[in-house]
Amino acid sequence: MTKVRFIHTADLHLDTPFKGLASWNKDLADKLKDATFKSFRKIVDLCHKENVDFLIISGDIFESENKSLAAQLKFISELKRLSDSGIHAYFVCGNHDPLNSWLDTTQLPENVNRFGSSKIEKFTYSKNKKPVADIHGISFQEKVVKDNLALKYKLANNPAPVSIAVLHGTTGMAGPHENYAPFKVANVLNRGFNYWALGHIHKRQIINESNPVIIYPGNPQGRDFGETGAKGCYLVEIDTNSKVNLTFVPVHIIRFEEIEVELKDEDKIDRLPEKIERSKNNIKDFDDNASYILRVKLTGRTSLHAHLNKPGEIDLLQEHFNEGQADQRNFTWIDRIELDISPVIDLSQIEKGNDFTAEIIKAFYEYEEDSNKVTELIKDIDEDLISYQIKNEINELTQYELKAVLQKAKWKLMDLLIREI
Ligand SMILES: [Mn+2]
Repeated sequence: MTKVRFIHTADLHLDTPFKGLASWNKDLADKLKDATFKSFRKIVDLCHKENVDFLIISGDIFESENKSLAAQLKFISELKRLSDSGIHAYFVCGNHDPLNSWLDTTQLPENVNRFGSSKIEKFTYSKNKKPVADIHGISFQEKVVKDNLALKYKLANNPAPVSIAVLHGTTGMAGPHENYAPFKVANVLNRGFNYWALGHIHKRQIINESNPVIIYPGNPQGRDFGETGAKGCYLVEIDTNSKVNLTFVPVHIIRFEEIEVELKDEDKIDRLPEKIERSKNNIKDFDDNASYILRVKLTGRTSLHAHLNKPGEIDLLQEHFNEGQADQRNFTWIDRIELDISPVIDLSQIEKGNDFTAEIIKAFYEYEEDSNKVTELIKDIDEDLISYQIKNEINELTQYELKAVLQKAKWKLMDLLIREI
């Protein structure tokens, strides 16, 4: 029998302005902003469909302290939709929307509980007047919290059958996130809670599978190319033996994905759209009900090498692919096309000759084998040829990146030299 059933989400980041895309475009930014709200609406729909007892949101509901009134109204109207059906909601505030940034005038619907920031608070969820679950949590008062909040969580004296801890904080690698409210997994293992509902890290992670379950559900809508893959929330069921069943439910509207498309010698340009489409369909957990923002890397040996490398060519191709996409319900938007291709040229044959091209190849080989030589070469580049800024940037490239630049230069030069013949 099920004791309790709830949805766990975090990091909604409602009202994110989305300005960081390479191919920034207002229509697209508006669609992404709308997607943060739509994915939350899907979570609320899911609460109804699954007839859960409550919803937990582990902080960062809004992207910024300066959340718009409209965004707050949208959030509250979704919570009201839950409350009206008797579904409760519990949330903490995180570093993006600390408690001091919430308006005093925000009136939360009945059955909605926001945790305070002065101490760990507890709300008890009851069914038929019997306590079912104690939900403990604490909000960030201000943006920066460096304390180990996890150490402050304690079971109630006379606990309900299920105890849940809601915490916005960092365990493990913080990645691109600030190391706020940091704690070690060992800090929470023996505190008697059944479930640690974490937020803050946007990558979905099951930190501990049982006794207790510790989870970052990740954000329900990706926001950049650091947040690829299916995004969603967890449906959690805890049965009478305290066994926890977890189901991940995707709710993303728009996905960010990076794909590779390998071109072959015989491929003509008309194959490219089909190849991109196929590669998109092969994405892990592909969902044809979602929109996609793609970074496409073209690889392989292709006779299109010279054409694709013509200045401006890639931008025009990208524009062509994106034409009309913003009007589609499910769109595919290409944010960037990266080239990692080589021409169909047999270097070993050319190298055998004793002409200028053969000499050039041999010179490239020498540089490819000796990274010190490349560094020397760059040092010696005449500053009249390239700007000081570019020279500085080149100086910061890693050995690996330098090698890639050298490769690209080699193929471009070969293309030019051989076409001249
Ligand atoms: Mn966050």
